[in-house]
Amino acid sequence: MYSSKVDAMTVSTTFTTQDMRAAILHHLTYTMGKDADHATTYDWRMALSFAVRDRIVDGWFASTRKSYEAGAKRVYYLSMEFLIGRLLQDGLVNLRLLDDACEALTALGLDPWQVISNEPDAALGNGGLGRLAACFLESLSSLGVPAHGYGIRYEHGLFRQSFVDGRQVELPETWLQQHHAWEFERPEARYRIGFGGDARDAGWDPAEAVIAAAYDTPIVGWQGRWANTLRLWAAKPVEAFDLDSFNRGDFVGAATPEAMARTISRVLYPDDTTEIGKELRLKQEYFFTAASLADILRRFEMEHGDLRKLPEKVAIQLNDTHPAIAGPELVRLLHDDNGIPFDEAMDLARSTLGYTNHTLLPEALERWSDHLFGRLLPRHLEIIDRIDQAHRATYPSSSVTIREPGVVKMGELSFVMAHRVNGVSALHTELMKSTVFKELNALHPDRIVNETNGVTPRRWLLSSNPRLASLITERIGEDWVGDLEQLSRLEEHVGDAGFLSAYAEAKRANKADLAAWIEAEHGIALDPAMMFDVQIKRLHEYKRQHLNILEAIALWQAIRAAPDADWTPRVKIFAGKAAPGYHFAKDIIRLINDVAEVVNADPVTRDKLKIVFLPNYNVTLAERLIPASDLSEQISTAGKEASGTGNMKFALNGALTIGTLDGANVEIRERVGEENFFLFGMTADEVVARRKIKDHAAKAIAVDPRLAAALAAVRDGTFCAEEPDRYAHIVQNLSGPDYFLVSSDFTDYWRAQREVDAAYRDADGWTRMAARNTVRSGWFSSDRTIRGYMADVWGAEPVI
Ligand code: T68
Repeated sequence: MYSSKVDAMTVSTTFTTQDMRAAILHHLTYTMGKDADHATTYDWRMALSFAVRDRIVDGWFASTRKSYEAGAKRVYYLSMEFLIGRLLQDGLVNLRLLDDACEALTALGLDPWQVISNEPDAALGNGGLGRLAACFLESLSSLGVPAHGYGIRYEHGLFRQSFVDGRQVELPETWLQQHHAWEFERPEARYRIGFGGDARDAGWDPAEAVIAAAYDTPIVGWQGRWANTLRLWAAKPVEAFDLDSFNRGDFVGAATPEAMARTISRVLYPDDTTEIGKELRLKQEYFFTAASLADILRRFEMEHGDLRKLPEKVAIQLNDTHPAIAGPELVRLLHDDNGIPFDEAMDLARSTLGYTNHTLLPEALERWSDHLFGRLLPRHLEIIDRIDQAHRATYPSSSVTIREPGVVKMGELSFVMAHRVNGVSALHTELMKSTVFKELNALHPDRIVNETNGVTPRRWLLSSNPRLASLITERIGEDWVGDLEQLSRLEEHVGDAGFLSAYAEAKRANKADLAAWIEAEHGIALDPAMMFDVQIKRLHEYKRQHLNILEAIALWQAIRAAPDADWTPRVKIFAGKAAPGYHFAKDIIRLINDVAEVVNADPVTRDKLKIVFLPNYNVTLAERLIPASDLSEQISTAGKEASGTGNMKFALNGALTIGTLDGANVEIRERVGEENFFLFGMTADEVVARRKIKDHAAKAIAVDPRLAAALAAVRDGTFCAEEPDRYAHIVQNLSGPDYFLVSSDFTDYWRAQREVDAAYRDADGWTRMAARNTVRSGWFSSDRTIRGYMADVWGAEPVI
């Protein structure tokens, strides 16, 4: 048997395939209660997960011990979303046990990948913001920074997407239906969270309450040297069961308290842009923020006692405004509950809090009606009024307000209550300063800082693209995994024909794997020699999937007009979910599916153009697609995409970007070199100017017959003969207001795409450009981003 009292670092070198086999069989027998003859894939996957979890736990304890011993400053990342995906492969890779696990499973007569991919994808997030939080947790552990993630243990994550007649249909997601192998319930960590009632005499008497119950998941870093905790809160009733009602025969009534309380952690809101305006959403926000702060203060008081030292030992990061109630809640805890004078409590809270902004879209900046707010959180509303008054008293000539008649503005509240406010790319940060937070920036010129996003190289290269990872390691050793900037040492290999052919072979093999998977799962045959042109992200007009499909239509028409010309065969792959209430976005999905049906069935164009919309985009699908992509579509209207992180994953994995000067595209282009990036479109300034031109869309259409013909095909029912007007409103939008400038950017997009075609025909030239993208993407590691936050925002240090 294996020993348990060693730290994880030792495990990775001493734990053998034999030990792994024994550990799996041990858990199969004693945890799952199955023998090998009767075990299902689920049983094996759970047994393997428990075997891996055991290897994490010792290092996890050791990390906690070291944090206490060092008395180090702790980082707390508060986020409504953690898009963690699957954890088994991540754990195996970071502990370097993947080969042992595969060998052990094979020796047991199993297909290792079938076992590993049995794990559900935990979709506790909508998109980039949630995935960023997951990358940050992994980097914090890889760097050895004492940190906790705090969020909600949603019973149902983001909906499962399927298509019926090309239309998006939302189905419930059930990741918790089976036992979740990675979490530990913590019955001792429970907090009572109040709502409603009265505020009086600097106090609060809530009318109702629920219990926040903690569930911990260890997040292990690279080489298992450190593990941090993701603590997710589940809502439970204060009293599980109303026995009086039950005894009266009212069985439904008896279960009501439980059902009401559990509603709070029941579902993730499937919205990544707009304020929902629902009471439940505000309850969710306060629920997890209040529970997290209570937990943080409990730990702090145990370790350090004096609350006035809070900012020295605690850094709390607010992932967007969703936990913005942390400001007033912390003031309430310090002032009302601990007697610290109000102004001092406000200063302490501010010195402890940082706020990350992820969007400039006005509709996504949270605002609550003060009626709702005051009803749920009456004391907090009073505190917010005082914060607002204090700010206005300090800056009497400023017109900034946190409160306006009828509304509470969470963006302004977050700004005023944080000592640092950061944007997520250089351009986004500059736009924050000049637009949404212009006045606040003038009052607090040192507060806004930039921390360009990053992605973890463990998941997004080492684990998801083993072929490329091995090639890199062969050439420069494996230190790049913990220090991605070392990729620049490959620069000299880019001129080496041997390296380039191995690089091209890795991509080809990844594409063949993807093609085989798409054929097996979706019945669509793709030739891996075609260019794989990929746009995967949430559906939104600003992300402009409709620009991409219009270009596909124009290309289809051009090929049909000259079928014998020298076309570059390509497949356009789309994936992404639309918010269920965002009808325009759902119509774009349907349009893409309708166009795909017609184009894919056309014998004239079949070998030259294919269109595929893969359903149910999630982290696991991204891990499959990105290593197999040639072209990365990052085509948002300039000024709208705060950063993007998919763009970084693609560049790192050697896909070339076709993109606008938006978000982190700007920095990607700077680093990989403008000759290795296909730029098109208006700049953010030009976008603002163009919108002012009357009839800008009509003018763009009038000068581009290709665009006119593509729109005409959408309008006349070419792709939906049974209902020719189906997309009339889309054409109307793109010919009229066209706020996102699809029509105005089309001509230049077409031009850039033809440059892509020409470049792809030169296979060696393309590989060289792709390799340069990989070699020069080291800066986009989330380790670098986390170091930036440590230095500029948190004042925290690693402990290892
Ligand atoms: C994304 N935002 C940005 N929001 O769009 C993207 N919103 O540019 C950036 O790279 C990423 O954040 C990380 O910084 C989101 O993903 C949401 O998901 C969201 C969820 C709920 C409410 C509002």
